[in-house]
Amino acid sequence: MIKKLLVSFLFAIGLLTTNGLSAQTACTDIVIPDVFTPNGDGINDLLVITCIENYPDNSLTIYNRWGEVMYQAEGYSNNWDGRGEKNKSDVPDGTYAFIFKAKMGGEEKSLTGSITITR
Ligand SMILES: [Ca+2]
Repeated sequence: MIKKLLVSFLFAIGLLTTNGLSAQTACTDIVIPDVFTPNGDGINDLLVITCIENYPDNSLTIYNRWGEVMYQAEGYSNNWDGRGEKNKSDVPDGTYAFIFKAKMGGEEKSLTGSITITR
């Protein structure tokens, strides 16, 4: 009886471990939102890139329409709140271009697109 319980217990641990691992490794697809709202209301206030925790070796650069760098980060960790690089004040509402680079599967890949800030 005790042995049977022990086996069940170990089996349960095994399931937990397997589930934990699969939950961690399942997140591989980088998804960069096309809009966020850094107005301090606690909803969608930061530029959150899905699965970025699995790609710590990354860089993110945000440009305005004139090609000026508005924000730049090495090892971006989902903490951009829409404030500019230079004077740390809010960048104007509008659409910005981004270049996101990350090592994926041993090679560096770039993702580009646009992000709209609306407050
Ligand atoms: Ca918001």
